Amino acid sequence: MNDTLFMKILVLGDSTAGKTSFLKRLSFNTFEEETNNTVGCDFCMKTVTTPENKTVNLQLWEIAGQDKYAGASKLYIRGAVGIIIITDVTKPEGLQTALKWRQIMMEAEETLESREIPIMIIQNKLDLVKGDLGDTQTKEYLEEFVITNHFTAGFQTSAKWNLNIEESIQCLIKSTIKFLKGESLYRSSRLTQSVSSLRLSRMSVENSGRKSLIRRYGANTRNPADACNC
Ligand SMILES: Nc1nc2c(ncn2[C@@H]2O[C@H](COP(=O)(O)OP(=O)(O)O)[C@@H](O)[C@H]2O)c(=O)[nH]1
Ligand SMILES: [Mg+2]
Repeated sequence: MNDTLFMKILVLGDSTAGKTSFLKRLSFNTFEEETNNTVGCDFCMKTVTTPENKTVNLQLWEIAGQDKYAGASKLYIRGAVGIIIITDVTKPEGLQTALKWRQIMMEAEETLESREIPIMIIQNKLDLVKGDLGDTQTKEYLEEFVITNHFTAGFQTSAKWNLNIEESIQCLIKSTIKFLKGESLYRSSRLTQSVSSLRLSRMSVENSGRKSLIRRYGANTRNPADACNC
């Protein structure tokens, strides 16, 4: 039987981290080098089918990243069942912004329930990471950061190269389904080998850039996608 679920998801993060690009890639499979600043908030819908054949209607709300809109983001948390925080992997302080955005959500008095909702970190613009990886740019660092700071999952993505966009959403959906069932979301220990290597090997490689990313992160090695605890 094909159940249909409805999920309201907030997409947060500093300006230019790639929130709009992430959503456009997810919803329309497009990417633009030049984007307009999001004013206030933006909204899109996406229907996703899970491997278990559940249909999920996602309602994705992007909250503009400028500080002046941070207060407004608290208004949108009502009814949300998942949060994606998008950070820029090229910025050393990128992951710290995830803590800031989570804190903003936690401070929303009327939304204490949000403490338990799945919060996933995205480190976007992976295509721009060239040469030696900085300390905060490795998948191991992200995984450690996710565990230490009790996020639900972490993914390194490229909206430009369509890398890990669908995978991250599928992970969030799984976490959200667990959340809605009242199951625990957090890991107490490191994950063992997971299925993301299969996901990677199934990906159709569209250009040499993506090929080199897959070579770099390896079809047989763990990817930050493994931070998904589903
Ligand atoms: N190279 C690269 N650029 C990206 C990526 N995602 C977004 N951008 C660029 O970063 C800029 C800001 O993106 P945008 O989606 O508007 O960021 P937002 O402010 O968080 O919504 C734009 O010029 C995008 O083309 C990515 O994965 N790779
Ligand atoms: Mg935007």
